[in-house]
Amino acid sequence: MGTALVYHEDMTATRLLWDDPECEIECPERLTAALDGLRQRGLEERCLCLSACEASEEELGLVHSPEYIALVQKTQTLDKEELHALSKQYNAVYFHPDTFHCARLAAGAALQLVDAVLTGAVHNGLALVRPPGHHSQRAAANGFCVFNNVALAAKHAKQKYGLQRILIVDWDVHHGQGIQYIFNDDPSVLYFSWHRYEHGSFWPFLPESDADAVGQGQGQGFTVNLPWNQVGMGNADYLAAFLHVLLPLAFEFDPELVLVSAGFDSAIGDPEGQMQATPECFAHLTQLLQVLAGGRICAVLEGGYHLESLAQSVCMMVQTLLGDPTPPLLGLMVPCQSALESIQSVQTAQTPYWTSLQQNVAPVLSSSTHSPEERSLRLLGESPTCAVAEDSLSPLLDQLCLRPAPPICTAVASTVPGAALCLPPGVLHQEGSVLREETEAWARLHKSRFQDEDLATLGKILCLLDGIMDGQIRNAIATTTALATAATLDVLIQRCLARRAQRRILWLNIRGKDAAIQSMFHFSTPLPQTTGGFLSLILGLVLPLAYGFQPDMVLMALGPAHGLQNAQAALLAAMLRSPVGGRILAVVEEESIRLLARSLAQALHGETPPSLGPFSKATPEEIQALMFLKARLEARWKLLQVAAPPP
Ligand code: X5A
Ligand code: ZN
Repeated sequence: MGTALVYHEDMTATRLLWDDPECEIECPERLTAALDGLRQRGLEERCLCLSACEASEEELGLVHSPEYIALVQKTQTLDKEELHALSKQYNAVYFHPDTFHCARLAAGAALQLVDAVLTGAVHNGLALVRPPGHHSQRAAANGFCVFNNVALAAKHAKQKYGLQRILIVDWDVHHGQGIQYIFNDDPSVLYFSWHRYEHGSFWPFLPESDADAVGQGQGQGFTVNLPWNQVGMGNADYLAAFLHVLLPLAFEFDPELVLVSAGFDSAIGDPEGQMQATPECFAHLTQLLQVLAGGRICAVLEGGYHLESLAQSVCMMVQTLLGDPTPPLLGLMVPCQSALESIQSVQTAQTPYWTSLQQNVAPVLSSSTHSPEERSLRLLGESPTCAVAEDSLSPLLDQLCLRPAPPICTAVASTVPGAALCLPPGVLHQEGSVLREETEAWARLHKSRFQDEDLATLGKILCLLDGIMDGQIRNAIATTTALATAATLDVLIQRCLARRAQRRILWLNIRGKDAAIQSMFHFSTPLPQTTGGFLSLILGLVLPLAYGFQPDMVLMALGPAHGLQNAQAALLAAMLRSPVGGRILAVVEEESIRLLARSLAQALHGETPPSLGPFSKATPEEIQALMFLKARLEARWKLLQVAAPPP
């Protein structure tokens, strides 16, 4: 089980045959640049490469009218003048004698990818295609798009596999109005699109691209538009949109399949988008989606016109689909004012349809509340504006550093016999230990708190910590005896802090004991009992904090009274992998490990966590506790903001 890459060289055949500044960016080099990038990084050979086949006329008919299909077919025999004349009848479209063949390959590639994922041949995959699809409509080409590849994929998944809930995530910088029209009244397809909008002054200039277009009839609430009203949106803005809009709805929707309209014109450097998200952002967006639908993700290329930025972003996505850890995200994690206003507008429009948003009352910070956090905020500088820095591009693309994937994915050091833990295959038992002298020195520091028999375990745990810090081990689970837990955590933290290069630890202490101090770096909240409350905790609080803090490592401590269900622990671990590049050390007290080990190890190892169960609305008490904390913390941790403060 792996990642499929669907492609056919013939899709480089179609190209613009006359002068047209609007259309010239949709060029064959887009595909070759993306593919070369994948080859150079050794990613292509790690995928299951499938050669695209043309979609049949019947398959095209799932979305398009017979007349339109016949018309596109006819373009094969037209001469240049006739092609030009026909192209002018559509908005931002060019035809080429090979367009019909290429567009059928593109649609066919999307269908093959759905087949590969839904038959279980692969977990996920990417179809590298031209022409793109999301602007195409039942009987019209539009915006470089001829057949609507992703809409066809969704119809195919419904028709051939009987799927009832499909999520389409359209992160292309343009509004995929074609997809919106096709599923406008269909509640089985949740369509999410963010797009450059600028209050309607950006192509395709449609009022129905705004946040108040939510779908019609049975489909109300199943179209989700997030219009960006300024250019320059970056990593923090995209993350905020995922954490505060897309993911809450997606969890509530509970899709069986995720289709991604993967346009990379929303990445930095793109001449169309003028946005600032760096290529690594797409690794993070991909990993955040991987907790949905059992990890069944089919991505289909849409736009992306800056060849270097496109190639890097495609590599980031494929690397993440393959299961590699996410590279760190650059930049201050502070969404801009305009992004927050857009997020607010889509929340307002969608709240009637989604329980997960209804419980998301934005915290109101009264102006008299002065938190101690405000001072440290100043140190970070003013919040960035959404202006594009022209000369910022090449250094950002050059910086893209790829941490090699650690040779060991998940390691376990346990005081409990391995057989009792039912660990999934691929999880290794830690045999090594740090030097005895060092272990003893640490133990002496915490004299009264370690028994002799704890020393061997401590040595192993310290070795796990080193492995994670040195990039030898991606993540790990360790067990401790009840008596030694607190001291072990102290030693781990002190040892991390002693290493200069790695000093940011996000410590999640879930041990059923109240934390004593409340400060901006140390706070506690009760564990919600509802799925809605738990999701709000993760999406609305823990992940925004983790992304804002950008830790070198997450230390997840689970005591006997941790109160987490297995699925909750798995989801927490799986989602925390994103902000920390996978570097999680879970320390579990013996009493809990037999039940938890397998779920935790599976999640850390990259398996999609099991469902939390049916969505249940957070209780007023849970909401209140979360809002209280958010209100205290959002002055310092700007990703917590879900609403725009008054300008
Ligand atoms: C697929 C895609 C953009 C069309 C822009 C026309 N189309 N100005 O990115
Ligand atoms: Zn686009």
